[in-house]
Amino acid sequence: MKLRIAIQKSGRLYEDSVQLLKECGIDLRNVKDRLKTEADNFPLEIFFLRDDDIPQYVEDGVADIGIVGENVLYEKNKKAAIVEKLGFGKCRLSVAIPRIQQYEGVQSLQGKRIATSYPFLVNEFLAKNNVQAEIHEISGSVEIAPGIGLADVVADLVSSGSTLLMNGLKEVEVLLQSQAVLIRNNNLNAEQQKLIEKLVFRIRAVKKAKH
Ligand code: PRT
Ligand code: ZN
Repeated sequence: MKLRIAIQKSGRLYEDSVQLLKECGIDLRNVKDRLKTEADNFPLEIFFLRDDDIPQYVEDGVADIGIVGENVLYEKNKKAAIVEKLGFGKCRLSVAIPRIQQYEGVQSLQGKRIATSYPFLVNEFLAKNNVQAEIHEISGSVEIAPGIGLADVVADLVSSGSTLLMNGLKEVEVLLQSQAVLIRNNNLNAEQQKLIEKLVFRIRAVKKAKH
């Protein structure tokens, strides 16, 4: 029996995900440009996927575990449990408005057009705060939306804040603090659970050694 893990194929989580597995002593052959690979010295099969697809694959049990940002996990709202926070891929999902505009709390968002790639989380935030606003879902370059008149404000991921700054925007609300997490399918057998425990034990040791 092998444990199947889904990690990002390329992008911001790829390097750290592969690095973490390596630091756990897992030998990956031929990682580059493949859909899947196998570890030599641990019963692990690695699937390389778009991060957006990982929660679904883990919910469906196509992969037993996965590494994905909390932002994606919560946005997709899939049934997969967090096993361990991994300490990389840190960012936050924030609302940002044109720098020159006044902000007097969430009510300032009333009636606004919000560009975002996170419609589910933004909707939840608006509902919680009793604000009615129009959500415009776009898949990339969200921060340019106000500049081109597509929206009044944005809700996007922020890490250093320089993208917002470059686009004349300022952060006014944080909806979510996020980092990469290890997630698992909810219906694993005892053997699979044992393997996850073994992997998590190693992950914790790696994390501890870094502190
Ligand atoms: O192809 P695939 O769908 O797999 O990848 P993707 O393009 O959807 O995602 P990718 O690789 O960009 O990001 C993967 C994950 O990294 C995200 O889901 C987050 O969990 C995490 N992460 C951490 C970030 C950032 N930091 C980040 N800064 N994801 C995106 N950004 C972007 C943000 O959208 C904005 O455009 O970086 C810009 C802001 O950065 P600063 O430093 O200027 O504030
Ligand atoms: Zn993605």
